[in-house]
Amino acid sequence: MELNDKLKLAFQKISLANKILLVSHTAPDPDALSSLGAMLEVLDILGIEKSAYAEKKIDSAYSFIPHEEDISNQKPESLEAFSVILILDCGSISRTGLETELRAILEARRLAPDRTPYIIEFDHHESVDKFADLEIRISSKASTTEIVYDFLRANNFTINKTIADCILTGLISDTGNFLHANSSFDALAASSYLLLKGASLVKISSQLRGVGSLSALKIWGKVFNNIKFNSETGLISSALIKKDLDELLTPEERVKVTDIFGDIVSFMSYLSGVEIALLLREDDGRVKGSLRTNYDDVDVSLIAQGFGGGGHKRAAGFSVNGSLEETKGGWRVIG
Ligand SMILES: [Mn+2]
Repeated sequence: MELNDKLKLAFQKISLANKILLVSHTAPDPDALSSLGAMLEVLDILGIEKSAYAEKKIDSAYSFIPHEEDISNQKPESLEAFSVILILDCGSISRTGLETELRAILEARRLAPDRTPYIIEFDHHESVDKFADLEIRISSKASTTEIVYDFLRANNFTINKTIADCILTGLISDTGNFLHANSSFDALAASSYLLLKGASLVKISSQLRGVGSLSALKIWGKVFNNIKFNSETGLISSALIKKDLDELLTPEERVKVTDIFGDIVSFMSYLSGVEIALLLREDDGRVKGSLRTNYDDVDVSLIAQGFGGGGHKRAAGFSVNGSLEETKGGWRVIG
């Protein structure tokens, strides 16, 4: 099916639904929350009953995002009550926080193919697993909110200021203030249209910067202090072990800084001579890795997939069981 037909079919399914569940990824970042915010506003306008869920969302961490207060971190009681489930920015089924419940629906579907809920997915991550009835995955898009933008434009839906602010928030955040290589012509054209519709570029970008904290700065410092750079392979790496994190952050601060690691590893990738940047950190018996490259001929999502993760060509991540041990040239995962 052509993309435009998919965008129209999605609109048809959504506008005919009795009740919709919107889902974004665990520990949601600004793109995830603002995709939910934009769609909550759209459903308000359409007068459709809805709930929004994001596992491990920290209430009011991004309270400037419209409809942030309408997003719950409590699992919905039953998915059967919804006629449509729209999954935004999740990357894979495991990041929905509802994998067991969704798999149960898919299993029941094998016996009764028309059974609802109908599952729609909007995402800009590379494909990991196919599970949606209607998958709208465009990995060239800078943010999931940019897909929400295409969805609304394709269906001639009027974009109001609230929707424009949400979409622009995802774009600014996922392009690192339009500095990353995903700042495409389309992303900038969408942004300029959103400004016409009243979105507040300066305000959003300062609000996104304003979520920084002293504890986050200490983490940046520790990561830089631990950097190892191999100029022959072009690999820059750094790591944070549990002890570093325990010393620098209270448990409360710790949940709040989960989304700074992407910014730190992006910054590491800008050093001259770097082909691949890797940041490892210990988290609750696991080792999480974030990868970045600015090279067209390197695909870090393939490296992440080797460790059971995924992502984009230029930005990817993984999570494995174990802990970190420092070696001469870098780190290794043990245990
Ligand atoms: Mn995103």
